[in-house]
Amino acid sequence: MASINSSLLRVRSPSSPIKRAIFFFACYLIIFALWSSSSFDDLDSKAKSSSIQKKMGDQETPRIEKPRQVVKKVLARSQPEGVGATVRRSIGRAELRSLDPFLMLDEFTVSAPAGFPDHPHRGFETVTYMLEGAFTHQDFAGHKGTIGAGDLQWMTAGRGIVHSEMPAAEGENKGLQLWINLSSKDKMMEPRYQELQSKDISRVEKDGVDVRIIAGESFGVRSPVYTRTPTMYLDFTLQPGARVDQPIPDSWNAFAYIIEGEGLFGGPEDATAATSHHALVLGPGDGLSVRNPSARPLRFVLLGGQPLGEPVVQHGPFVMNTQAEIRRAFEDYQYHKNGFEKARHWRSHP
Ligand code: FJE
Ligand code: FE
Repeated sequence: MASINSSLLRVRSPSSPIKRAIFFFACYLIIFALWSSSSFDDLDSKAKSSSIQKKMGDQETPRIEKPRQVVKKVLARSQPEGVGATVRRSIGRAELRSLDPFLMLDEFTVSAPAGFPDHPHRGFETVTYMLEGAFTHQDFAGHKGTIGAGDLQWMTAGRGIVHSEMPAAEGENKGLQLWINLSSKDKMMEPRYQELQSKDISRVEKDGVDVRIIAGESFGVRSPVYTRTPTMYLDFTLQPGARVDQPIPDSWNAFAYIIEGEGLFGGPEDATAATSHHALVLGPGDGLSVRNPSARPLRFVLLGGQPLGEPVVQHGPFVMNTQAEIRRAFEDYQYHKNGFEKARHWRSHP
């Protein structure tokens, strides 16, 4: 027994010079393999703790087999909204009523004293992403906070929220507000917030492409945001000459909204040229190709979501499945019940 053990444990050095060379080469390979796997683990864990991740290999270069094409292009013109505020509405305007599960996308520009004073929500989520300046939010449950450029507030209104959203910085305060529908089983859930500061939003930089991962996944990096309705929300900046291929699940609806610059969307043949403030609805396929042929950076957000396939009955800030549920929402709000109890005595502070 003892002799079997010792022969297993003892490493005998080979006798001939050729065998010895092969032996040392094999040892080198084993040591290199062990070292490289542990250092990649290390890289991964370091990358997870910081917000910027630079991918060096192209082991994660995505492949698109059925590229999506632009099937509709809509300019979001400025319109008044809230109290003295201005929005460029893309999803939610007459030509683009909704794109299941998305109900609205507003690019807002607000200078004090304008804003969105005390108002209710039920049945969906609002996602506010700041581009410039800052916004302060106060709700009837005592939740309060200010988000600045690059910060995100993901609010699941569920059964009911009453809140105010007002500018917090001098001059123009700009951002995007997206409304995502909730499935019937989630419409009456307890409200919840997910707030992410700019520094906590994962970022990947690769070959002139910079992507901030607000929801979903890009270049193998996942956002920590929990999306009740499966959603992808990516903020891309492409330097002149850069291109990106971003996979999007086949069964999802998707669109891009251009914040700044100009780009070519879809293709490779038959790409659509588009500039700022345009929404591009994407047709079927497994991903989107985008190129920046211009001399300036191109910034756009890419949104994708799993369609709910449910009836949508919307009345302003209440989004339900039936007319009866909308009537109940008005009644609950008016009589302060079923989630709107705290609306009775609450007013936002100036
Ligand atoms: C509103 C219901 C609302 N676009 N963009 C009815 F919820 C709103 C509203 C907003 C809004 C808020 C921000 Cl911070 C950004 C927005 C609509 O609050 F204006 C009306 N009329
Ligand atoms: Fe609101």
